Amino acid sequence: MHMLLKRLGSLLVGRKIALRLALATFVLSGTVYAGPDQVTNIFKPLSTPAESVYQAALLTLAVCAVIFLIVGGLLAYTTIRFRRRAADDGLEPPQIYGSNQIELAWTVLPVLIVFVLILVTSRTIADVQNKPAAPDSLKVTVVGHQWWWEIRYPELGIVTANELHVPVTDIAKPRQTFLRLESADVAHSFWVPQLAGKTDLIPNRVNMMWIEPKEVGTYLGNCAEYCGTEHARMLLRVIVHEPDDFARWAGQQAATQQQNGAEDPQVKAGRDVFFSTSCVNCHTISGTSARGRFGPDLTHLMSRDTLASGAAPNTAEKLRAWVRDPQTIKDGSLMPNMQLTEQELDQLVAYLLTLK
Ligand code: HEC
Ligand SMILES: [Cu+2]
Repeated sequence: MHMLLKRLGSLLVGRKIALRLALATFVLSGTVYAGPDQVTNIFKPLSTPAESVYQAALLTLAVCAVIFLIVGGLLAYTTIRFRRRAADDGLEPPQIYGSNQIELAWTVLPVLIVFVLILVTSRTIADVQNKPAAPDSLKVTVVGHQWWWEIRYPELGIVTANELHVPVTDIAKPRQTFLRLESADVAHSFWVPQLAGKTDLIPNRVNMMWIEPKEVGTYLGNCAEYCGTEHARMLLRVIVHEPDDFARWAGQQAATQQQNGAEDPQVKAGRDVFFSTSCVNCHTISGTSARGRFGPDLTHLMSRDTLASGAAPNTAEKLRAWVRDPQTIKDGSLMPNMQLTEQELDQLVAYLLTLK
């Protein structure tokens, strides 16, 4: 009796842990949240390709759940029904070999199920992949770098990094964004779960994907293909605007191919620091002699919410810490510590803050 109680007790504790785990998974999976701006979630698609993937996934999950219930149920039934009893004679039960009907059934049924899943999956893949780009769709080139995203709008003359701005779609007037994916070094993968499935960015190859976000807001994503030390800090934001807001954003970014702070005498000292160190070899500030392409374009640095691909919020304080020693924020980052003095740092940051 005592043993039984003890066993029952440990079983209950086990249940409690299982329950907590289940609850945590539920919360983490974001099921309780809705809309963008939240935890990334494949079960809350807000864009056409993500919806197709979601529906195919639901079907697969449902089929697997039914199989699991049947197999698990039969297993539980036989374990209990034929468990060892006190009156057992201890002899082997009768052994039965071969039944054409049963063997045929458990071969043909799974084949049929797999076949249905293959058909549904390939239709979904084809639907997403073969979609032609409408003439008015937005075209963006995304280049994966260790460990940040270069984002170019060739038709709008905009270059930015890590934060992709796109317009929201409209049922009356659908508007997609087509992404041309390239890599500057190793393989990366573009993944914003609420917008679309993963697509790899592969060196010497161009991959295409598209998104059609249906709600305004910020969607979170990340690199989904291990690409080196800082892969985990290669985050991605997609900011979806109302069409007017998008046009305004694009106008601002494109029109100000300006020399931000170029004339401002107050930041001359910082500008001199920037242009006399090798910052210019790795970074571009449009309209100036800084034309490096190894690091992110800094023309509109302060228009971004985050620094270094989501590694830190873009505040004056973090910006200073970043330039002082990038490794303190993103250990292993390919931007070196430039060994500037505290005074040079103050001046430089004052200049960088004018790049709006
Ligand atoms: C050897 C090339 C190199 C040099 C030199 C360099 N950087 Fe960088 N910089 C990078 C790379 C690469 C990144 C992206 C790091 C990441 O996100 O992992 C970066 C990121 C940045 C960022 C963050 C940009 C963003 O949008 O997140 C700022 C700001 C910056 N650098 C400023 C500077 C300044 C100022 C200097 C000169 C004092 C400088 N860099 C020198 C390569 C360089
Ligand atoms: Cu990666």
